[in-house]
Amino acid sequence: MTGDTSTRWGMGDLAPAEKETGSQPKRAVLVGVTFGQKRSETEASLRELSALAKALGLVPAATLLQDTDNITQKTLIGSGKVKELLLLVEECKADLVIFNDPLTPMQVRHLEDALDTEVLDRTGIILQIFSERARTREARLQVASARLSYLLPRLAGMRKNLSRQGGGSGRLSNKGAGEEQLELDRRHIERELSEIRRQLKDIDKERSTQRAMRLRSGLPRVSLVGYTNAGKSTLMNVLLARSQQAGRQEKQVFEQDMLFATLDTQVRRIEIPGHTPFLLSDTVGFLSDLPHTLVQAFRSTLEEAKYADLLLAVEDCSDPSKERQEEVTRTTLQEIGAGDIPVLSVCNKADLLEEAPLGRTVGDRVYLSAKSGEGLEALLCEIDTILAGQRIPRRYLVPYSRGKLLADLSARHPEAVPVYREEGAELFLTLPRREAEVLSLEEGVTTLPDEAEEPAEKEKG
Ligand SMILES: Nc1nc2c(ncn2[C@@H]2O[C@H](COP(=O)(O)OP(=O)(O)OP(=O)(O)O)[C@@H](O)[C@H]2O)c(=O)[nH]1
Ligand SMILES: [Mg+2]
Repeated sequence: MTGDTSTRWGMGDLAPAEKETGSQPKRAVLVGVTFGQKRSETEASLRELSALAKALGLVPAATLLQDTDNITQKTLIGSGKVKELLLLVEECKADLVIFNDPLTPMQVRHLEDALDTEVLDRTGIILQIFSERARTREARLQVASARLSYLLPRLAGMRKNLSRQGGGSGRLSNKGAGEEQLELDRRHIERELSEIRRQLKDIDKERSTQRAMRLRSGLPRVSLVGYTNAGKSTLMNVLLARSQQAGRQEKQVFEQDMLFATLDTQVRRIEIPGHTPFLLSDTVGFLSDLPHTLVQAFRSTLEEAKYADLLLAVEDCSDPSKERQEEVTRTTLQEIGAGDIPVLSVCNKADLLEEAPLGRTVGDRVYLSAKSGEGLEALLCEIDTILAGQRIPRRYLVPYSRGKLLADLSARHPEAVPVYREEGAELFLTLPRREAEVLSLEEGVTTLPDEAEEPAEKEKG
């Protein structure tokens, strides 16, 4: 149902020719405009666009940068630059041109006419990467939703494009037919979108149920967040490997030197001797100027971080753009409502820096190498300290009618010996903040007045 909307609605299929036919990969010219930004910032953004193009198997053949604040309505860049671009396209034998800034359908049309080649923008490229990478049903639905939301406001431009390509006689009647078709297209897309959203809502319900179950496990939750390709999944795998040495068997996650290798959320239990056990989640990475439609569509995946007790903000400290990436991480966390959760900064890939304090904590930053595992001990100690500070000692009264809850609590906390009273069992528990909050809200459970000490020995049953 949601499969091939790209081709049907003219978003172009960028899958490199190489994959299907064994022919040469497509060559692309990249275009950036400063528009009030510092030149170095636009250059960094263009480097990222180049990585995005490579992620699709395209070959970035040349880059054109215009230093101006003026937007030309028709073609975004001025007519002189368009001519320069045409020469570059011919010189590089480019198959397509990718703009770093968003283009309107009208601008795409004018540029394609002038350059006689396919023209795309950054959003189009990112959507294409996401649709190639999406594996699970949820990720596929989220991508389909993002693509359709991206197309909806652009339909009118696309229709014009199609009728223009088809040649036009009898303008008036054509206009009527065109508008009718446009309305049909719009309704069709809206119907598909609402069906996709309904399915996503169901998946979200399942996710909430799983989340509630994880909460019941009583383990603190730690989430890996940060820029794409920073090494989040590699860090998860190395922690899993340590955990496995200690006898726990959990599946490794996918790690790869590519942007957006991870598009789903994976949660694993990390239990390393001598350290606090916790649940670790790995999720989709951040990127500057991530298209709004994509952020909306992936909201529930991104929001997973909102339920963590601690965020590990992973950054590639060997990347020259790391400050910009840190800023993107900070603002994205705020946008998804995770701005208040404690954050521990993880400076990863410290092995690539000559003088990095590998394995040490400087301020609130731990320097490590997820690849070699150096510095993991320092990270685990920091996590222990932060999580320990978040545990709340409290006394609870659990009524006998909640027998299952009582049995669960006793099984998970054998150290807490219940005191059996007339109204129920009294338990003294030191729990992670969130679990303490959830337990206080359980039906029938009462939090007893603050006596932050274990009950006297004689009171124990
Ligand atoms: N040199 C070095 N490379 C690393 C380190 N950690 C990860 N990498 C490499 O960085 C690349 C990206 O790693 P991932 O773990 O897939 O990155 P990610 O943050 O999960 O990326 P996305 O899922 O795409 O958001 C891989 O090629 C890793 O081998 C490290 O400490 N040092
Ligand atoms: Mg990953």
